[in-house]
Amino acid sequence: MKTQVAIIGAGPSGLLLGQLLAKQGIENVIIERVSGEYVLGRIRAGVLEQGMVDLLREADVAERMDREGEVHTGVELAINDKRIRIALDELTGGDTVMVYGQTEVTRDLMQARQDSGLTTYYEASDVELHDVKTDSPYVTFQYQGEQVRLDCDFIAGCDGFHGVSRKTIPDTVKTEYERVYPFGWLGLLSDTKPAHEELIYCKTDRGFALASMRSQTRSRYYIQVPLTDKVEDWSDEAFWTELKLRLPKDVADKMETGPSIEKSIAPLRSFVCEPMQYGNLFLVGDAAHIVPPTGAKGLNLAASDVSTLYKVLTRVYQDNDRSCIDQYSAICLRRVWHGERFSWWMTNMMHDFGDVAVNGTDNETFSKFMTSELDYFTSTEEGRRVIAKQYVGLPYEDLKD
Ligand code: RFL
Ligand code: PHB
Repeated sequence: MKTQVAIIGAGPSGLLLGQLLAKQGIENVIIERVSGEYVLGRIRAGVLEQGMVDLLREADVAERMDREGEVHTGVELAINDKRIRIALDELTGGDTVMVYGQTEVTRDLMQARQDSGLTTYYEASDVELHDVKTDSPYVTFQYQGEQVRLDCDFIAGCDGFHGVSRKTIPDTVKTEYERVYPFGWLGLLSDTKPAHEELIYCKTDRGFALASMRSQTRSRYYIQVPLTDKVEDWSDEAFWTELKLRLPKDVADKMETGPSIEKSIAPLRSFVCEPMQYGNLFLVGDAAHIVPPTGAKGLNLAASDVSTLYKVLTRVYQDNDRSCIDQYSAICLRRVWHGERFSWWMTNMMHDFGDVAVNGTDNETFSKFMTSELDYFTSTEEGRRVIAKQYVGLPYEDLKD
């Protein structure tokens, strides 16, 4: 079997790239390890930057998002009971974010792929990448008991943090940068009215909490928990009790609670692999980088990688110009590091690091620095603008001529 671009992974990166390439007449095949239902069962991102919204429109998959998604013109930070609104639109000259879940983005992309009759192999195992440094790379995998070989021009590694693509790049060629945080986020999804009409990121003496949402009738909440906690340790009741202690009192007093639809713990990590391209293999999204979710950047960085790779491959096929391939990694990494820095900074300012020393500073001193940092950036307009500009997302960079 032969195609132009083999895409590993049918998460949002792989599906969006496939859709955009197909629109330009570039053939692609997606190979995914798990089933479509399993992919849709993962509850993840909720906030889309304007750049990603525009890209979904360009890919012709934005109809439902434009109908059902909610444009947010502001977001709140709370320090115990003190609430500070970051007026995203006013501080950035009109930019906003869209609240529309990753599950829904993925569902729309899956539907579009199915409608266009493009090939996706779900539940493929033993995926291996071969000869990625040559002009004839190929992918092998097991599908329904048969060994399949897919020859291609390029491979897009969209297979997330635990995928095979990054591992294909030899250790002598790549450098990995990593920071693992000493806590996780316990998330709960419920069919209840959101506690507030905008997101509230809460720094409290009991640890971090986030009040988010998926719609007017579906809420998503997170609380910071020790890495040693297990989901089974947290009954719904225990979750709601702890959450209420961390939300500003006026919000907690009138919030609606109900049974959970989903509950899971996500570890927090900052991670970048450099470079993001090796021969004819490109890493995209979580395969190349991870951010802690405090900045709402993970999915959005994946979308900006997709945008860059789409432009590169379009130029390769339409203008027969391969020279732009070398631009991919540098263009992506510049924006990735900005997103990494913002997510790391927000995480440091908003969480309680317990008694773990940070950057060689004992926790009490670190905590004082971060409290002052948060106070400075929330109590001045220039500070709030710095947060707003990064929260709505930095501009996408174009290829050079
Ligand atoms: P994914 O979504 O992990 O998809 C990768 C796909 O590859 C498949 N795969 C393989 N396929 C074939 N062969 C193999 N060997 C394979 N190994 C893996 C997997 O099954 C999977 O289907 O990566 P992708 O597409 O790059 O998308 C990235 C996003 O999922 C991620 O960055 C965001 O969810 C991060 N994130 C958030 N991002 C935001 O922009 N805004 C947010 O508000 C936000 N909130 C979050 C988040 C992530 C969270 N968790 C659980 C990590 C909140 C949470 C709690
Ligand atoms: C979410 O709704 O899942 C969400 C929103 C904002 C974040 C992280 C997660 O920063």
